[in-house]
Amino acid sequence: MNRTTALKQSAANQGKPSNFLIFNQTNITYFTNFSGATALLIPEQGENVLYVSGVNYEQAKAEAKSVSVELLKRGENLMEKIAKQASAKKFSVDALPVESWRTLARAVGGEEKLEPASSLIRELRKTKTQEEIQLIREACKLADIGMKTAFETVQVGVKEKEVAAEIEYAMRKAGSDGTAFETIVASGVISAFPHGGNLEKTFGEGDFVVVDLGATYKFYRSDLTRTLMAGKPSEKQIKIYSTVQLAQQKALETIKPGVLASDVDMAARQVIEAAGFGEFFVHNLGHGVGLEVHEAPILSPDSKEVLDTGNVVTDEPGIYVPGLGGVRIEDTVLVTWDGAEKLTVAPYLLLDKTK
Ligand SMILES: [Mn+2]
Repeated sequence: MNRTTALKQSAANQGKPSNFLIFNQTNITYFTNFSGATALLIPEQGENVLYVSGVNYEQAKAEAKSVSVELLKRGENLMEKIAKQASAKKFSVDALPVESWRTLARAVGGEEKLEPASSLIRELRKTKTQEEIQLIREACKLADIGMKTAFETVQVGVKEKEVAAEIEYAMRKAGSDGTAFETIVASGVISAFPHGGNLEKTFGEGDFVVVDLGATYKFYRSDLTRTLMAGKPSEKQIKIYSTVQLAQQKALETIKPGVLASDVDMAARQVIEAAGFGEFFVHNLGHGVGLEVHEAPILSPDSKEVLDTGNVVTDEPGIYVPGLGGVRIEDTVLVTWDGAEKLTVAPYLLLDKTK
């Protein structure tokens, strides 16, 4: 079943309109394999219509799949154009700024004709097809290449920014379409900030170095974190590292279809709490990965989601001790029919590095 058919079916199942107006860029890419359009109309019957302004019009005609491409002329009102072409009684709409929502409502003849429906697409995107999984696999291979570069370049005296540059160069050279997000290289006390780093700072003796990176391949992304060591780790650092590694492993062992996302989070959180570091695990265990680096499902203590075959999620516990430093270990993981498969396979090398 193709994606738009699946979308209409899930709309019908939930009593929502089967005519869709899609505005979110990533959702448009999901249905058309094209990035750079303004809107996508998926009517209950008939051909899908992609609205594209002049700058991307020719490219859309060449690249967008299973749609007719409509030029948005300069000065033309998108919402009025859509309203003129789409005669549906009601529309499911994924996402719009409030002002645009009002403009659309006026154009189609009233707000009661519009139904928010972003959750339908969110749910659809959660379960990856074989084709999508293949692209994520490629993105994960590229991430592993980036991490190999990190292992080769991190040492006392080197700058955070230098390592980030080497990582991104290696991934791009190996075929990445770009980073999946801003590469994080955070060392020493800065590594205690989960999203810190990328400074002029050089690695000092005894610094943890958190390296969080991802590649993009044909729109699909990967997410991988390792914590490296500049110099020799202390007893306490070894304890923190081993705790995070065990927590990550325990969560991985929990992942399978039918399990509550909150239980996977719990498996990791219990290990960290038992070791006395509970207050320092300051984020969720993980998130879905696909066209976006953060998407459904969310693996958190209060998540209500249930994992299913074809979900791709991260498993990334961390311990962040202010004034000392942080450790995070993350893999991108595929939920298989009977368990989990790690798609990123970089080694866990904190201790080996000192030998
Ligand atoms: Mn992540």
